[in-house]
Amino acid sequence: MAIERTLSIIKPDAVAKNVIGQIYTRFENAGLKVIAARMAQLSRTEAEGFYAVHRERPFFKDLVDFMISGPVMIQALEGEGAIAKNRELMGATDPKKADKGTIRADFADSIDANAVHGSDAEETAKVEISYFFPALNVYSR
Ligand code: IDP
Repeated sequence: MAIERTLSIIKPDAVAKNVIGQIYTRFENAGLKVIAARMAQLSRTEAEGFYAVHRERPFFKDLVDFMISGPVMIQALEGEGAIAKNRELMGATDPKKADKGTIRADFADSIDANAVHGSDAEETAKVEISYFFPALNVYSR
């Protein structure tokens, strides 16, 4: 399988629960390397830009309000099949439907406050990584 990069965000609910380290451990145990990371308080404009594909969805305002409700931890992950692997670790969007042992099953409270974001395809991963990290701040190894 190819080495890929994906963008992950630990959302405000999981940051507030103080489980950044527990989530990073899951990435590491799955063979995903953190190659860039920063904590940020997103502005409304940044969050709206990031989720622009969802602009017409009924939950867009709630999603943006939630994403700016507290600090988030943003990271680029690298590894074999990183995009699918991260989605597997995350579990289904609705934590009630997420498989046992996934990040969302263990740490998320609702479909709004669902602990993590992960890119869903190669093209979106590229766009999302460059949205938050200029190329020079990525440390591949
Ligand atoms: P994903 O995060 O699992 O990729 P997407 O469909 O890309 O899910 O949706 C982005 C985010 O929007 C979700 O993580 C979730 O927080 C929120 N969201 C998606 N669908 C709903 C919904 O039906 N109600 C409320 N929030 C939703």
